[in-house]
Amino acid sequence: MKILLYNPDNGVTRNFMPHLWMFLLKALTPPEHDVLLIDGNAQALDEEGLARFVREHEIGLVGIGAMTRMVAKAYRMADAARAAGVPVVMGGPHVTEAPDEALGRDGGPRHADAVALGEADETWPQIVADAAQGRLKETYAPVDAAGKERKPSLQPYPSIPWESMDLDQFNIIPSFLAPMLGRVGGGWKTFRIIPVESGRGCPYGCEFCTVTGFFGDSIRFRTNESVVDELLRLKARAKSEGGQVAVFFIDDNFAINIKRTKSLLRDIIAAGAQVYWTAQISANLLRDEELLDLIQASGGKWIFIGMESIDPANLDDVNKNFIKPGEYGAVLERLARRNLLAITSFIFGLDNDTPGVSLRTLNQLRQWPAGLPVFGQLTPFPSTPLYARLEAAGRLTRPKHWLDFAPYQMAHTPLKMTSAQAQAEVRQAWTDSYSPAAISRAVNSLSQSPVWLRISLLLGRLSFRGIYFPQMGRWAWLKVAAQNRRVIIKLVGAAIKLWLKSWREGRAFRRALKKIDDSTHGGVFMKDRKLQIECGRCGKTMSEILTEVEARTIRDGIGPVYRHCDCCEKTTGWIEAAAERDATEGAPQHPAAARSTSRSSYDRPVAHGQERLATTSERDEMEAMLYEHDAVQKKK
Ligand code: B12
Ligand code: SF4
Repeated sequence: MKILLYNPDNGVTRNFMPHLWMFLLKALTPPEHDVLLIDGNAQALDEEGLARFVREHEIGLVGIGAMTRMVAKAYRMADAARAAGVPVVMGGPHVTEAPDEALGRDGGPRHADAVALGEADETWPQIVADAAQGRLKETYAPVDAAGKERKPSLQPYPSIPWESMDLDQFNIIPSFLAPMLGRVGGGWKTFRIIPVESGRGCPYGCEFCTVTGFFGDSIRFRTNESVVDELLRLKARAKSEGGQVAVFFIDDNFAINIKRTKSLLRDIIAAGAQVYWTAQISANLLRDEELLDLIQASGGKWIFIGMESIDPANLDDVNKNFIKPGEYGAVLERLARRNLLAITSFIFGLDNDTPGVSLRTLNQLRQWPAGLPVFGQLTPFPSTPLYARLEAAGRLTRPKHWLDFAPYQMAHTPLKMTSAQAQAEVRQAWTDSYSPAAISRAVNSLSQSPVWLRISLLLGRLSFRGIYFPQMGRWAWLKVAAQNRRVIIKLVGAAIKLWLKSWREGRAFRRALKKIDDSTHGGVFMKDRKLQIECGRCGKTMSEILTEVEARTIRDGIGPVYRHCDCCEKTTGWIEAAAERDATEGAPQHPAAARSTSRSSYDRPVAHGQERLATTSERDEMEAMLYEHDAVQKKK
């Protein structure tokens, strides 16, 4: 059977990242079925287009997942698929919270043949089997034989074959820039943000949030190995394409168990599985300096912090008083010291908010290191304690706001201002934070920071602007670029200067290397060659074709090369085998070789195929060795 999994567009922004559920369910589908994926945010589709697609591809089952804000579109698409004669199953947070709506049991029209409640990891294979036999049930709930809700343990966790998936639609690099960017740094032909979960669940139970109700308050984690393996595969794919990858750890609170997070980050570092990553972490968990060091060392770049309000009374009201506005500044300083950018999220329209809340918040934000602020209005999602409270108090002005979705429109009246005022506060905050002057001010405030951080902040600000101000087409982007041309030109200039400097340094470095080669080995390493190497950990030997740089690296004792060792069952550092060393005995020895043959120093586990460029400090170290070597040669 052919299955189409479809996620509707949100109608406001283009998607920068695939939705995990589709890829996860595809990985969990029994192999005899063929699964096609369409993310409406990346590949626009209307009702007619969907009906045509299911007919042309002879789809036997359509699966649709949606958040509340996209559910109206999801229903329209489901109606179109059903009208084309294909059964529809719907899942995700909204239908879990309001299943009767999708099934037409609340007096409204029916949109789905079946709904998958809650986490569908274990029910999905059954749904597919039932659909294949034409006997779909109305409701699938993850329960055990006694009818008790069962949450997937995430151990084992399915291996999502990211390396072979078609991810073309999620490449953020525009095609006209790809050839040029392919030559920059380690290659930027492609840049994708991939969702990876390392755990599920959050015990905090904030009043407006659906997570504690949906995923539960017991937290489950994948094994470190399974997460590290996924990162290594993603990294290998990006490398093979001459591109880059960033990972969004979509856990609701990535550091909810700090000990576990630290151990995961240590394992990522040990395996050389660092990629750029972002995650959501609540402010109370960002006090731990060691955690922050590990975040930085493991590739962390952007941390999303749900700050919600600078007013403690508001946090009390929504059961989120475990975070303290008084310590936001310190948290952000700690992140800034490590070049980590914070995405700070605020909610307006809380019960203690009064007109002027956006200005007060913006004034506070200006005291803190620049980051990426985002603003929204308090939204009562179905089945949340907030929804129940407002409903009981008769304060819901649009109880089924999702059926008539309008971006940034309130669905209830706050206590100390009107809905219109709350909406105006949200608009003011976005306008003030994302004007060309504000963007330029933010980027310039990082003038003492590395250029890449300033570029990251600029690109972040330009993209995040689109969350509120529609900028979906190429023209809209050109307009934004033109408005922000001053800061863009300034940064491009700084980046070119830096690139020229590192290119000149690289040329000098290559010359120095060549000089050593010529004097030490008569230039024999100018081409790829086969060498006997031995595992620095267990001593196993093998014959391996090394690149010029690798051969130089181990011959000159600058460092090991990294390969998988079958004996050690992991990637280890390999050095020149004793037999090879004996064969070249008599050749002038690099002074660094003697001190760098200590086995333990070769045991730096970097994954197979994950060889990387030297870091600045490693390069400095190598350069020091080379100059030392030059000096010895000159004396001779
Ligand atoms: C990643 C994420 C995002 C990304 C979305 C992009 C993306 N490509 O993923 C970003 C950061 C952009 C985002 C933004 C927002 N998000 Co968000 N987001 C999440 C987050 C953290 C993870 C989603 C995820 O991948 N989960 C892991 C997967 C495996 O779980 P899942 O999607 O629920 O899927 C499982 C089941 O639901 C089921 N399932 C899902 N779909 C389907 C379909 C079928 C057919 C079947 C059978 C089963 C099934 O099977 C899956 C496996 O068990 C969730 C919280 C969470 N932990 O889920 C919030 C969450 C989904 N977001 C939420 C909200 C409110 C928002 C925003 C509206 C916030 C705001 N105020 O701006 C925006 C709106 C975005 C937009 N413009 O459309 C709410 C949604 C609540 C609701 N009832 O709709 C959530 C639940 C968080 C919360 N605090 O309550 N979000
Ligand atoms: S900490 Fe975040 S995920 Fe957890 S309940 Fe609060 S808002 Fe939801």
